[in-house]
Amino acid sequence: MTISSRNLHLLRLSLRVRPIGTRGFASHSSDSISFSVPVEFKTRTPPYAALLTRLDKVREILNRPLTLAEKILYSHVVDPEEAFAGKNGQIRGETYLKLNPDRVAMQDASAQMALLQFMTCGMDSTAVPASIHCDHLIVGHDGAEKDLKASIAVNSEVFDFLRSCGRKYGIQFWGPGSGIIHQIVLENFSVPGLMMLGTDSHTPNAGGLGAIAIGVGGADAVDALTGTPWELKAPKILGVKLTGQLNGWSAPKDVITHLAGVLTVRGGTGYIIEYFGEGVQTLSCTGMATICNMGAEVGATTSTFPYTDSMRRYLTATRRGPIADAASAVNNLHGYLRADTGAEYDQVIEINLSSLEPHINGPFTPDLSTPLSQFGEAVQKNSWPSKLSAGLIGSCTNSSYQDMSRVASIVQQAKERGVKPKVPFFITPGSEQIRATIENDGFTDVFLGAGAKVLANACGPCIGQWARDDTTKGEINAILTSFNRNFRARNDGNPATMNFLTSPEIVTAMIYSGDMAFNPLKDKLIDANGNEFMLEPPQGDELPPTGFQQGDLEYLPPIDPKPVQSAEVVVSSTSDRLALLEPFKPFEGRELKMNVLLKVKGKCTTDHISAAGAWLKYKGHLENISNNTLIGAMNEETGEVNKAYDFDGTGYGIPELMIKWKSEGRSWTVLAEHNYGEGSAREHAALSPRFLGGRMILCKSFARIHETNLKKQGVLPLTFADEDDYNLVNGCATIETLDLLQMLNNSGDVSGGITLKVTNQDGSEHIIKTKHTMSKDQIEFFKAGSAINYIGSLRRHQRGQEQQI
Ligand code: MIC
Ligand code: SF4
Repeated sequence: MTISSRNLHLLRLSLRVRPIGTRGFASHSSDSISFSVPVEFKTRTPPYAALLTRLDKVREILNRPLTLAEKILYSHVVDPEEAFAGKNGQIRGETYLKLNPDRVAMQDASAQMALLQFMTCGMDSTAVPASIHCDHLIVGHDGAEKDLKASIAVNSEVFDFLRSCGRKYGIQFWGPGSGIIHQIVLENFSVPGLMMLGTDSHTPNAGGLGAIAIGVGGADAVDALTGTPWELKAPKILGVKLTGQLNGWSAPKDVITHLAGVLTVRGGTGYIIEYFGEGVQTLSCTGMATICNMGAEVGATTSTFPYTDSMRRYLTATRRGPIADAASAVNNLHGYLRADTGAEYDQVIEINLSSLEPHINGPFTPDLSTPLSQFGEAVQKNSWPSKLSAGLIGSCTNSSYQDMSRVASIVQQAKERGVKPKVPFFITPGSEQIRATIENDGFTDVFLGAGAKVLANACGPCIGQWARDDTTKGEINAILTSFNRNFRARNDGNPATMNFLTSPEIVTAMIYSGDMAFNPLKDKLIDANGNEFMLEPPQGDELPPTGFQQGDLEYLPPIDPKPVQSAEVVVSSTSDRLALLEPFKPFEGRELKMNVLLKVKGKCTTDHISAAGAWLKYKGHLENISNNTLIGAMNEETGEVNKAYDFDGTGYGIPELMIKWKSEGRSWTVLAEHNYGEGSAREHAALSPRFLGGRMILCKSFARIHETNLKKQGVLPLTFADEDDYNLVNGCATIETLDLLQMLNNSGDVSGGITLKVTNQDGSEHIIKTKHTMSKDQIEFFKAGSAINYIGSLRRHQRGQEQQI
């Protein structure tokens, strides 16, 4: 699509693009003396003074007490006047905000696509500080050393590509073995009051340090990387009031496993979860990160905590004392890092930490929550396996020093009684810093002494990179993990493996029994002499008493890498791992006419739409990875998985039929039920359908990140106005939009809805009403064919103009 210079001018006004070459934080007004930090901390400290100035403007307009999340988010709004004036205070859940995030983090699997898209925009460097983390592509099998070597050998092309992008554009590169994105972000970049985007759904982990950190697809990250304001509908705020204090076997994980049961996987959609109450001050910073991390599992936009002394201690322990001082000052002088007195939440849930018991969630969905005291009964009632087959701890959710030290205290007790784990036990440290510190403090020896396998500092089994050799595919078995997600087949590729999520402490206690009904709060184990004994509740330190070890310094990238314009980014044209992106075609300007390729039944997460595991290797190659599109989805009409039918009744694998219809020039749509696209931020779940000819997804409801990803890639996401209409449409039906053009021309306004005409193969016809949530900018993305087409042409035009001057 070509954009005329007048249009471009108008677009630029509406987007307020940051000029090329101005790299730094969202705002450039200088920090006042009280919040100033030494130069090496500059790009890691939010521009507090500027944020406070903007917040004052917001306050003038809204004139009401604000919650903490509102303060941080709204002070990152590009233009408060434009965003808030004349809205009668109706902001939450209604107003689209244009935001300038302070920083971006990307993990290797999603960074490939994010950077391939960024490259098409023709910029010399990123507009905000950014980091790349190599964590998802590392297999867990034989232990850290061997696995890391093997994974680097297999993935070197991708790692080299990411490293070269880092060099060219001045992005910090954290290589394989350095750690998991969210743990590294917490240790280095998250700061109270920061706003950041991450190309991973668990980016909200950084909320444990009081940031507003939001998981997005790569195209959204490109907004921030190019200095284009990033758009978000102002979330509602769910207040979670914590009272009391955790004790005994209960851990921070139980706050969120319990909350997931209350809210379900959809309950947080459209909300930021903001914790408050006196219980907050009793939690460690990393414990709060665990709670925020798994807020992704209830669909929340993000989660955050007010400033606590434990945050100050953690910042100081992670060698960021001056940032801690600045945060303390901005909070003490201006109360910036806590909610205003009298601030109102849209909903409040109260949790008493003192009486919270451990919870175990699963299988197959993170919100099926059972208190430990009822778990034995649930195992029997549901005929879940009575024996445990493996215990795994770590992942970005639970790999802090505190987690590891509490786990070590349990393993040590068992050792003293001469008892060994009954099932394989795996540990993934979250970062090189954690690995080195637990080694230094003797925990690693304790784990190895118990026969545990310590895997590389990476995602490993959590993302299906678990080369498991003790079970066969199809074998029903139960594992306990301290991870956050437990979708079918996620960890070992076996759809019959039931992953139950819980705290690392409970995983560890259970491996010594091997019995799924074991409850360490009341059940006994037998020691080496045949005597009964009970495990004492775990003990541990919040932070290492002798400080964090940095470990292998080779992993540490320069703090503020400068772009090297001459650096070459090489993508071989014969590679099956990486391929440069061809822009999608712009909108044809006609109503859409397409056929129903598939009606999906039941849960359809991004793991169903774009499977990980073995497919992770194709993340940088759109054509190759698209062969996995929707292979996990169940056909509503036949109950089969990965089966779709052509007009003549011939059955195909789902991507095969997509490829066939694409070659015939036939556009298609997929129908689905609730929370379509639940789970990860992976934008391949939007890119692949688009690449294979998908134009629209029609479902009962969407998960937030996925809905945005579809919009960014030029796919129209619609929801049924009446969800029963799902039953009126059959496979292969023809669907025509009747007022899409009107909606596009009216900048989204056809009362928020689009009318569809459905003609089933049996000739029956239906007119059905649907809803859309397209903002003005998102409509421009749709017209341009994708957000990147739109931003890219804007950027190239701007560049051309600057060169002329
Ligand atoms: C996950 O936990 O599901 C992942 C793998 O980290 C994903 C990211 C991806 O699919 O690239 C996420 O959470 O966003
Ligand atoms: Fe990695 Fe698992 Fe965390 Fe996703 S949830 S970032 S796969 S450790």
